[in-house]
Amino acid sequence: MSRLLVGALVLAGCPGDALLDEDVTFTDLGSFTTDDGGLVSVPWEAPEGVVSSEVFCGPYGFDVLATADAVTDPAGTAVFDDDAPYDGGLRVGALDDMLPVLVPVSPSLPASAGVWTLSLFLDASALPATVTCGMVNRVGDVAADNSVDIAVIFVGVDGISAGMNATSGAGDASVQAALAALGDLWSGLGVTLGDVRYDDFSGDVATYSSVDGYEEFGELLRTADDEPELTFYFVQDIDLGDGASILGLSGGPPGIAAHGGTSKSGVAINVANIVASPDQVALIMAHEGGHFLGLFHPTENDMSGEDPLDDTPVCATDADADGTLTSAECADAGADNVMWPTAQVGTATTFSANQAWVVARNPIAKP
Ligand SMILES: [Ca+2]
Ligand SMILES: [Ca+2]
Ligand SMILES: [Ca+2]
Ligand SMILES: [Ca+2]
Ligand SMILES: [Zn+2]
Repeated sequence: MSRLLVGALVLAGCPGDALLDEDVTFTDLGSFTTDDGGLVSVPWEAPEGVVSSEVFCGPYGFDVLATADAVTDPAGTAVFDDDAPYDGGLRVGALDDMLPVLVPVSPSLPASAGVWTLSLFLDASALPATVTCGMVNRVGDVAADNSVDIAVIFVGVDGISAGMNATSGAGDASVQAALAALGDLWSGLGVTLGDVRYDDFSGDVATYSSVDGYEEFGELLRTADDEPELTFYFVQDIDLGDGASILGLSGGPPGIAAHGGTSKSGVAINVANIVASPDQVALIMAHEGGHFLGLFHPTENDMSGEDPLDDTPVCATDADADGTLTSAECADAGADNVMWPTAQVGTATTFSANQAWVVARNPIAKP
């Protein structure tokens, strides 16, 4: 390491912090080894003036799930417990390979300075296990209106539209129609599209143009650059193993913001129908991008949970008692929200004020 670089890092705050921009830093927290029960305590420190803070641990492989046994805030208050994962103002998934915890995902639990603790639980067959953890902290100003920089990575989809690759993406009618419609939807979040960059996937196109299963999905996301941007991988198909195509999938949620190289560092979008239905692709980008930025479904469509936001409704009207909520059943209870689990073009068009509040604080949102 050069003297010049050491000097720059010291100016950034504390040695070991890498400066992404003037307000967003990544810190490597080192390695952590679980006990024989799969548990390890991971403290992470949010600085004075913190706007948002995200800690993440992994990789522990695609055959292992992890969650938080508990999360405590700097006052020592338990703000998440996996025994009651839909209580309170935090949400933590049970995720393969990498576990992110982002604060805030609700105005009811803002980020605060001091030492937070993630009690990480790894459901692994081989224990103890060792993971590496890191954190991203954002400080500085918060505004109601923000921009989010976008990367669009074309993964072998040049056959879908004659002009659809990184070279021609800026001129491709279907790509531009989708981005324009995404901008319209996200205007309801107070978000405008910032820089949009296009790149062709430099890896194994034959494998990743059709994303088969969570391992391929995670491996694809690991190629995301280490930038404060939202990376959308445009692919030809996504099939998680049941033979059904799905339209999009986000790392997380939430995604790991402003830190590339992890299996939660982006979003995959199925663009097979982008020429006929750019509005459908735009809705999926808005929804999956919303997950990446810290938004959850207002109500899960199997009624298993809800988001942590007071101003999005819970739908409890399973009219036909089949155990699944549809947009029609919840027409007045969340189906108009872009984060509705089965969001439909023309119906799911809105975001709530609290959703905008959360996104405005994400590490990659720029005031
Ligand atoms: Ca617990
Ligand atoms: Ca594949
Ligand atoms: Ca709600
Ligand atoms: Ca139903
Ligand atoms: Zn969703």
